[in-house]
Amino acid sequence: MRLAETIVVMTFGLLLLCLLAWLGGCGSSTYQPTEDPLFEKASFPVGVGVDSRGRFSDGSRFGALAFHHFGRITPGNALKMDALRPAEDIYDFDEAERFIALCEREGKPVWGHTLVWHLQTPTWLLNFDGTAEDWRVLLSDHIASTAGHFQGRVMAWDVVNEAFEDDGRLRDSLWRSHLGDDYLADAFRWARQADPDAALFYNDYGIPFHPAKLQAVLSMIDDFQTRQPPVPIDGVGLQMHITDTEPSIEAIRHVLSELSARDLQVHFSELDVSMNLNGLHATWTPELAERQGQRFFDIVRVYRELPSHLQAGITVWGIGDGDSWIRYFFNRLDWPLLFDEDYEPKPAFFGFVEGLAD
Ligand code: 9MR
Repeated sequence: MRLAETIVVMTFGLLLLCLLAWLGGCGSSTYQPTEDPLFEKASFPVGVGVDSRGRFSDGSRFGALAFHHFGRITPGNALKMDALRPAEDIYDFDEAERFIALCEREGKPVWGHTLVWHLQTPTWLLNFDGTAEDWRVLLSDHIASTAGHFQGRVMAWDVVNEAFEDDGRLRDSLWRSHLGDDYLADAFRWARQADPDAALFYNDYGIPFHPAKLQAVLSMIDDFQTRQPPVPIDGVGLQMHITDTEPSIEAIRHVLSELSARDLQVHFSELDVSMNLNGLHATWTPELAERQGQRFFDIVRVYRELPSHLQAGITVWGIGDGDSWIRYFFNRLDWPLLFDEDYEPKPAFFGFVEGLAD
């Protein structure tokens, strides 16, 4: 009897120890990324864009990797208008505050994304029935209140996001239709007034793919820089949602030279490398992984050709492939990021690291 009891107790104890060890392994609080911090290898800022909601629970691998490997954080959604403005007369900064305070505790500067966009606007805005002047007041108040609230805590703002179509026309967004074409210049002026120390960026996708879009952005900049007084703009964010083949390095180089000629900083602001644009690949293969690694290497290398004072940094748009916006937005399997679904570093990560080496 005694012996049987002892065996039961020992077996139970052993099982308990196994369970605790297993929990520790998955877990969370003990998780330590294996590679050296990526951002410390770079002579320019290396950041990441992340959705803060539910992602930064204590010890999550997502959170651990974000703060270990990246020196700067872009809240992917928390600073957009739909997140901050539940009703016309209400600003709700709670979630953004909570997340920015976390970044501050981790010692990570925050990149603000974004003050003016035609998407992720609150539903009440679509029904907002006001005069042109009411719309002006609404947008200027949004910029003044948001950039003003975070003054000194957000190092830079994507002031306007995606204002141009790929063919170079000014997008017929709700902002343009209610405020007129000059809403762009006004937005930058209002942002500078609200936070004189934040760097102000125009951010868009597809610029190296579409010469007409590049031309439109350059014309906007030339216009801003030649007005008296000039409209404040410090740089351009090239989102860099790219594939392993497009756009060419030559096309990217051309955009960089046009922007440098205007003395503007350049931010690769939402970098991811789609490997399954046409949905032809059902599985991830070593061959795809190698190609993607080479592509990240090439992208980092071409970025380093910029004069260092114009290097605002490279921001990767997410941590693990399983969380990428590409999967749910396009409803296709893809593997666009530096870490896989289990948050293990991919050849993409090592390609990035090599791109940073001498
Ligand atoms: O990363 C963001 C994602 O979580 C949202 O679902 C998505 C909705 O459009 O917006 C995200 O990122 C976008 C960014 O804000 C602007 N450029 C395009 C990005 C992908 O849509």
